[in-house]
Amino acid sequence: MSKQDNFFQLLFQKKQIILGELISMPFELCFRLAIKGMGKVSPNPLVGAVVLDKDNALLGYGYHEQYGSHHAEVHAIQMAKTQKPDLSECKIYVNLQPCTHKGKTPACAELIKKEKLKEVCYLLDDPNPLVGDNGSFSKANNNEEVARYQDLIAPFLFTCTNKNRPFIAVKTAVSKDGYIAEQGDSRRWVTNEECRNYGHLLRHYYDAVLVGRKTVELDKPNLLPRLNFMDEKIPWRIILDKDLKTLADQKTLLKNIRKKTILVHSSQTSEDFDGLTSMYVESQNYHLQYILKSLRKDYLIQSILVEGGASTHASFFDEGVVDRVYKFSGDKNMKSPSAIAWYQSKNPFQFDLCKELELSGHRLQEYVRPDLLPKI
Ligand code: AOF
Ligand code: ZN
Repeated sequence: MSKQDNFFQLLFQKKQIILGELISMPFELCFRLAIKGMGKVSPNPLVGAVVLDKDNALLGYGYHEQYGSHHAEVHAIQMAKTQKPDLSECKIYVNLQPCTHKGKTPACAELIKKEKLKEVCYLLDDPNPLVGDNGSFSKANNNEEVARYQDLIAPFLFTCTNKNRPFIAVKTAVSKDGYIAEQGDSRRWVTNEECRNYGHLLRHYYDAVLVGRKTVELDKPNLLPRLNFMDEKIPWRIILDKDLKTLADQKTLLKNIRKKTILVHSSQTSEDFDGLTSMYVESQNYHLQYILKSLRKDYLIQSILVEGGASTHASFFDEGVVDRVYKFSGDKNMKSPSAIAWYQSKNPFQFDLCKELELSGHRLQEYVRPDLLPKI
């Protein structure tokens, strides 16, 4: 099994059971297909589609594979037509209401009409206001329980819409007793390779990876996913650097994919950013709510993985803008007078544990904010 398949399986472990109870087989298949687009279609939702003939034999299937390219229905219909040119007796199942508008691609509703498919079943309404109602498509299930699974297809969209900021996930790697590193020794590995690989996979999943300026200085991270599947998609890299202290040699390190690195600062400098993207924020607006809102508005960033360090994490917790926490723990204690506790916020840690994984003797605990549904 490839690393990618393994990752999807991990992500699906819990969902599979829940979905199995709630939805029918064609939709289960749609979700399984849809999830293959993960990390590649954002800010679009994950969509899968299947075409069945009148005896429920599978004629075609497909998913939205790449932002800006064909929608799921197009792939499924194209494949079905190679088997059966006349689809007028066939049904199409999609996990999302087929679009009725022309965006980067033509409206799927038009294609469905043109091919005269007999029945169209979808599971969830599209939250995109451009997508109009098409009375002839049947919504498969009005069950409120199912609606909660909207986050499966657009994991960040609903948080974005409701909170007017990107979805924020904090990632941290701690010792068994919850410390990150000794002072001045931030590069010490506390978790094993499997945890670190998982962390790299997460970089594919989010639109952007964010760190504080100090982490850049101490760790000199390149902040790119190191596992080379999905290499079409490279996350934005965001550095919070209020006083613009990131040094020239560190900038060089971050420059290899230059246009996708944003330095957020409030320094009125005439400095040459040399290909890095400068995001100037007036001093009085330099707070997370404002910055996050701007990142969403100006760069269409829908989700951010905040990698540290501890004081950057603390500022996110202090402002109450954290939706999810990935806490990787090693198997050794670290407590010493100079160790830094990973959680430094003035607010109590109030998140629900929603997933726990064993990774070769080390551990991943995933938490979500209590009001986030579904807890997957
Ligand atoms: C579908 N099937 O597979 C997807 C849909 O710019 P476009 O043309 O790619 O349109 C993007 C919008 O289309 C997106 O915001 C969402 O509302 C819908 N996505 N719809 O029927 C698909 N990915
Ligand atoms: Zn469409």
